[in-house]
Amino acid sequence: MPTLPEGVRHFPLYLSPQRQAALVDEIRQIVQEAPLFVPAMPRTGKEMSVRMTNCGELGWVTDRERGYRYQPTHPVTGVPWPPIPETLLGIWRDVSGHEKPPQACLVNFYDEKARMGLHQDRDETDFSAPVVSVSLGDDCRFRVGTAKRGGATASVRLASGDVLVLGGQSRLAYHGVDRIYSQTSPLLKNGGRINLTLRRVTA
Ligand SMILES: O=C(O)CCC(=O)C(=O)O
Ligand SMILES: [Mn+2]
Repeated sequence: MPTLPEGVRHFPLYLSPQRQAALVDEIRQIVQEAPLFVPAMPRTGKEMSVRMTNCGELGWVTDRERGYRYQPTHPVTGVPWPPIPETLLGIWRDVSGHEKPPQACLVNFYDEKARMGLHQDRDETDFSAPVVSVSLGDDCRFRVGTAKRGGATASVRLASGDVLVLGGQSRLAYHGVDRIYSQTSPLLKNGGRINLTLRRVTA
């Protein structure tokens, strides 16, 4: 698959370095209120390599006992998630083509060894809105295929400030993060990559 599948849109350097830095400050604030937690796979309890938190009315969480789900509160503190920063709501308005605002913003933190295997985003009950994600910090190799498991895939290098949209026939496309290219961005002082994923959950 030489180019990106239909419905996948990549906006390189959507955020200027200055706006990236301002957004990182807001994410730090969110992490203070809603600490990063260690997500675990349903049933096996195997820990994922990313660290997570959320903002928005709903947050995506997973653990051995209860599996993948959205909930309005942090799984460890029980406190409601902080609101989604205005910068992210603006990006959603600009690129989503959806009339309603995002309900959930998953914050993933990748250190240089973290990965995310190929998967579909399908824990939502409404797939009419796209998934919009923002990359900050070190570059990564992002892989995306079709909505069919085992189909052809393409890879794209995502850099700090990039926005990626999975919409239309790619809303349910398999995707994942193969690797982080460490020390490719000066944005995060201790390195690593942050990905912010905006989603609608319900109709
Ligand atoms: O880190 C990324 O770019 C993708 C994250 C992702 O696919 C997810 O959290 O569902
Ligand atoms: Mn995903």
